[in-house]
Amino acid sequence: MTNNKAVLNWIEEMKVLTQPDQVVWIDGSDAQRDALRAEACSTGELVKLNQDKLPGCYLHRTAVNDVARVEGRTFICTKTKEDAGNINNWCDPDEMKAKLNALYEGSMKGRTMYVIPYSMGIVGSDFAKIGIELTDSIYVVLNMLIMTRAGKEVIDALGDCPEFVKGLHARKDIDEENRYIVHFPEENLICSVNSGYGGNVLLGKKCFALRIASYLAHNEGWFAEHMLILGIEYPNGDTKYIAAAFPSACGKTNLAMLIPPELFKKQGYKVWCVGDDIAWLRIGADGKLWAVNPENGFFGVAPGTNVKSNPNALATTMKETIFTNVVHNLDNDTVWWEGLDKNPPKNALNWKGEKWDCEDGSKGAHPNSRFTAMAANCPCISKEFNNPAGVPIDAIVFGGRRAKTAPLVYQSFDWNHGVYVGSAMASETTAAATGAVGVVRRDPMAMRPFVGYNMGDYFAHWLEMGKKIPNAPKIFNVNWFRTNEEGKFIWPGFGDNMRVLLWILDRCAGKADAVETPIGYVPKAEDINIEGLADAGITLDVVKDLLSVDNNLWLEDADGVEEFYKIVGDHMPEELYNQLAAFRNRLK
Ligand code: GTP
Ligand code: SPV
Ligand code: MN
Repeated sequence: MTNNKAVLNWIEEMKVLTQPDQVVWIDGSDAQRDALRAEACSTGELVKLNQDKLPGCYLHRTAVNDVARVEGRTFICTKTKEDAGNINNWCDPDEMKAKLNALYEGSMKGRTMYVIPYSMGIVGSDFAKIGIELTDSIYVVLNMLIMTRAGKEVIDALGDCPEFVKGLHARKDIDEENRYIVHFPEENLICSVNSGYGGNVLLGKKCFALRIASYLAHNEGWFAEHMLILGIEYPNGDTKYIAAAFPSACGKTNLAMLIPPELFKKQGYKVWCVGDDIAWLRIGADGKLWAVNPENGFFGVAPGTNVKSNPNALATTMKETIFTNVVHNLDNDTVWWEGLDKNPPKNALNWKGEKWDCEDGSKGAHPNSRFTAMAANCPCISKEFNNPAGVPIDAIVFGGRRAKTAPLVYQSFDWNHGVYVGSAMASETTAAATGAVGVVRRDPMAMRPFVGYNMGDYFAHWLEMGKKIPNAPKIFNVNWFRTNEEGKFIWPGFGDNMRVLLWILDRCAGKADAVETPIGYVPKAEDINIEGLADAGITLDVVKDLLSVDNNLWLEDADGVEEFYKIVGDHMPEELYNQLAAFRNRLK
């Protein structure tokens, strides 16, 4: 498929190392994809679903020990430990390579090595970057064909250029003890072994588009962020764009595809999805920050997705979708998950492939079960999705799961304070990564697991960029997850989050008032439109409560921020310590 020497030499080297029976280039054709689907069905790797109800849809089950990203086994291998920083796992590159090579050696014997040329971003555009993933998993190939622009056009676009991101993935034995997700940012290289799940193996996603890309962005003066991108179209036809960073499984896909509440819909408001997980942002000629979504599909959380919460996501998954670790309804070969509807199938297999009794109290789908669906199939995909220039961002929104401290929304005083707000983010952990769920941990900019270099330098980069963006977006923080005494979410969330986004955009346009508090600008309760929310229990007093700021809770939180900064260590910018001190003073 190519004469590119750098590509051919590397593949030859990896072939010698892993010893596959054959090498197959992925060309991006329907014929090849169909043949791979058929082969995966014949081995049980995929289950073909009801093609009348779910055309082109398949089900996959991972190994039981392989259901989420593994942060403890994810490494950034720069020459010095200092360059990776204290938040990342680090190992000397040579030492790590010796370990990996021993694992890779002969790992593809009896298997096929697939060569996937893929582009993150629109093929050939200024924003785009090319990667090649070598994998022995058809599941990975089929997912990459949805999640990225992949195939012959990409290798043609690369031409003779030796610059591309190398990715080697071997399933090996799916052995947890020898599972490694390793990045060599100085060499544009990613190595993954002993996993077959999502972010561990779809190397274009978190590994490339965040960890490697954030490293490149730091060197080149742009941003690679864990952010959704959405456009709100006003009744007059104007569209304003927002980029929002929430940690894994904290609502990016849902917000990106939100359906406006009836009252706004009637007035002619529309919401368009540009991206649901990753944004690459650069300074445009007009001095604004412009964002593209480098992906081509959605790897979305299944549980909780339903006709009410996210009808657009549900519609997107009705064709050409791969479902991972959901319930298989044996009566009609469809799928189910917790929160889809109130009718769990009676004759069904759970995510492990065992006969499942929906009444025995066990979960049918894994909490981190996912759908892989094409952006092109999303009813609300933005017409700018394929625009190589991206979209201009008016507001950056940070957020997370906070049962108490954080109010529904607030605005930072200025860029540097906004960077502080992002750096001080914390969220209750979810099933998207292995480990305990529901524990508050610091997750700055929702990037804790994804910064491919020293976190202190990452903060410095944010501060530095602020000086270079003449028309910088305003920075906000939201929290849809405040709970009442019974532990129930107070705010209805989902489509109703639009009410908060409209206040945010009004602030950007200088149209809304605010109350100055120690944490930043908080809305006047009456400025959040709650028309039609009485049934959901939302009154003006409830909004006041959702917007309340408890100085004591924030003082406690500041201690957590300081503790985290200390762990980040020497590279922490002084400016953020100054911000922290000023914050404490305002609270006292
Ligand atoms: P990743 O793909 O892991 O990066 O996750 P994400 O940030 O895209 O999260 P997603 O939108 O998939 O939401 C994760 C979970 O949060 C789902 O179970 C949703 O139903 C739930 N969720 C999303 N938005 C809201 C909200 O506004 N309120 C409440 N209560 N739950 C929400
Ligand atoms: C996340 O965990 O933030 C995800 C899923 O979007 S994964 O691709 O597994 O990283
Ligand atoms: Mn994510």
